[in-house]
Amino acid sequence: GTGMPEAFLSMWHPRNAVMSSKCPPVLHMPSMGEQAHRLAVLSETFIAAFSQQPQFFSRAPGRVNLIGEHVDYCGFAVFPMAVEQDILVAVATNTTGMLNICNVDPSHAPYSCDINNFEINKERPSWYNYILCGVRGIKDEGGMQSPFIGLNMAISGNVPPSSGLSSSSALVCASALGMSYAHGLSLALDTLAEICGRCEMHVGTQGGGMDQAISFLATKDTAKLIEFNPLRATSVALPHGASFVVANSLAPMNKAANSYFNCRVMECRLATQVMAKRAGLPWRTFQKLGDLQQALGKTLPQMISMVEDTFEVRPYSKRQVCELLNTTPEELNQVSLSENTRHIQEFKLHDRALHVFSEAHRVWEFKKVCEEGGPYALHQLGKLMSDSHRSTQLLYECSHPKLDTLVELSSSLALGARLTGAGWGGCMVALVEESKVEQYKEHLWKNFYSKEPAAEGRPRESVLFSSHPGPGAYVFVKI
Ligand code: ADP
Ligand code: NG1
Ligand code: MG
Repeated sequence: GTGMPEAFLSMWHPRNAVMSSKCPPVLHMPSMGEQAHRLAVLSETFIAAFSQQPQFFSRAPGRVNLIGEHVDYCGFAVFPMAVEQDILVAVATNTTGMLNICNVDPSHAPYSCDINNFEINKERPSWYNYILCGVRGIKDEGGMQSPFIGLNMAISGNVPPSSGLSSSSALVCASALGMSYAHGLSLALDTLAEICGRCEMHVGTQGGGMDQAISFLATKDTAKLIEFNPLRATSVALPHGASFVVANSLAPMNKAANSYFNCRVMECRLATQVMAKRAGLPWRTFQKLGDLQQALGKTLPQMISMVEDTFEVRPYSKRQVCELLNTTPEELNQVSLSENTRHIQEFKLHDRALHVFSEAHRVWEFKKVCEEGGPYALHQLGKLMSDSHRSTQLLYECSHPKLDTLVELSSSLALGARLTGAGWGGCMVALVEESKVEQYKEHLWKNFYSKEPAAEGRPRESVLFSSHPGPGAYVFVKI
């Protein structure tokens, strides 16, 4: 037997396969390979912690974003693919009404709370907050009334944390999937993606939904163009002859631990509102640069001209923003700013908005080159990636000296390279001709990693690897 209540399995019975074809797949446990080994270790941890067998496992992948950085929360399309690294969650129900959480990594201490009554503390960036987010998302929006059944959960992850490959969302998505499957809910992939996009905000960061969307909607062997509002994912074949190499700068950056990320979200919001006011629109109702573009019916290049006409390159003080909006700092705090950005006194409206509109434009250019191909396709893609990096470095100021070093070291052997994810540390992704991949990795190893104390003793594959597009989230059952 599976150790699972019958009701859980029946909805996934093959005769329902067509109806639930848009739900996360339910697969049998692998019996060999690295995944099987991780599942076995995870089971042992689970049994040691809870004195019972796991009933099923949920898993969700991290991602590498190929282009389109810091534009999802402005409403613009992005271009990620899932990586093979993922978060695995072992799950069983309990009869106590508690949510009990533990991790195979003992540096992440266990945590327990009442599943029907818990808070998520934004002030403390605890690892289990992401699980609470996933559980909370299903409680709030899964379509089921309380009381919810108690759950035991054990976590095993191999997405490098705080490195721009979205370990956080993999953890949220895998937990939400575990919570929904344990309650017999058959939620569609895009519903899960949207629920998770919203519920991760309970940790305090106001992301745009890219990470959760690709974690559920990814398909093996393709990257996805992801559009928002409504959420749509379109497979795009990548040109032959090149691969994407991910290199970790080994400078971690925990996005929930400070306000760097939200500061950028707010700068974009303020730029939106100032431009809306200047165009005679009701500025308080605008949040995203993408919504402003739609309301004005302009192209992205026209929006870039509008940024140049509206803003000076210098930073704007909070008082100056208030003057432009004809409002008070109190109202600005209320209408525009998040709790953790109300203390910020300077906003670089020109540079941030210029990055967003030009980066949004590069995403569509990237897709066009992928589709049209041609003899220069790889070089054109590489150039778009390098332009993207320069824009995040100089206009968005979210790079890191180590990332810039990696990008510079890439220029001789890669077609293009850029930071991926939110930045301020974390990973870089490079486009490299297949015949040069080994040489390129050797080059980075010799000129970067061999000089990095943080790389000492680490297997090369854990910090520098070729990435092939992997599948999205699914459930494993033992049958
Ligand atoms: P990113 O999403 O780019 O990896 P974030 O700063 O958004 O970085 O999220 C990183 C946080 O996610 C970590 O600080 C940790 O709290 C949590 N996390 C990621 N992977 C794991 C894991 N395997 N086990 C426990 N917590 C994890
Ligand atoms: P990472 O670096 O994985 O935390 C964040 C946001 C994305 C997106 C990118 C920048 C979350 C959960 N993720 O990713 O939505 O804005 O930065 O492109 O907030
Ligand atoms: Mg994250």
